[in-house]
Amino acid sequence: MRSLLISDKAIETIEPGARLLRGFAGGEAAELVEEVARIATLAPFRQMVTPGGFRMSVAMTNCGGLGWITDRKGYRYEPRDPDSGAAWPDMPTRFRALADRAAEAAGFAGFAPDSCLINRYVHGARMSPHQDRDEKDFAAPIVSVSLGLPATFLWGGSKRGDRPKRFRLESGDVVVWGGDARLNFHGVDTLAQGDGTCRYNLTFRKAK
Ligand code: MD3
Ligand code: FE
Repeated sequence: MRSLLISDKAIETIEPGARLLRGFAGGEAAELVEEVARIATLAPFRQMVTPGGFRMSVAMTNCGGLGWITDRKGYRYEPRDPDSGAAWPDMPTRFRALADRAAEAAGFAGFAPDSCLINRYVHGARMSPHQDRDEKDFAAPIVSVSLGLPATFLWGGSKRGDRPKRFRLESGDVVVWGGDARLNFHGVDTLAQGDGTCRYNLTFRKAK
């Protein structure tokens, strides 16, 4: 019932398979950021290196059974933090509940994420256009939650050369990407200085 109400009121369709739920997490943004800080005491943010040898401007950590990493050997999911050798911190109940509610509201009931990548953007950081294709099952959607400073999201097509659409993501906005949109190119424009220190993005994935 609640999800129907939300879908009537606030769900925007970016294109088939990509749905923007503006403010969906707005009421719990502070608690989510507290959880991020707690996770970072166990698995600190770090700027990873791409297979090509470039250090990313975005700092990352993970929670859940699997975490996304990159190093000179490639992009992949690993059950342990390579910096400490320890398992990634558990996915907080609040994170999992939010991801499940958002996926269901967007038409993907039964989403079972086993991984949450946490991206941290300070001003000057960006993510160049890419596809997310390190997951086993592209039938599962990806749920992304924006917290903190706003950012301009770049939404491309199925080919790298497609000119991206730009739209603003603000704290509390949730996007669910699935179906035909699952393999679209996407990125984040250089973060501008703003009223706060950083932007976090939680991306929930079914990696296995
Ligand atoms: C569209 N992160 O971590 S989340 C990433 O804001 C990533 O930090 C961005 O792209 C960020 O890989 C964007 C939104 C997102 C995530 C996965 C997608 C959009 C997607 C997969 C397919 C299509
Ligand atoms: Fe991505």
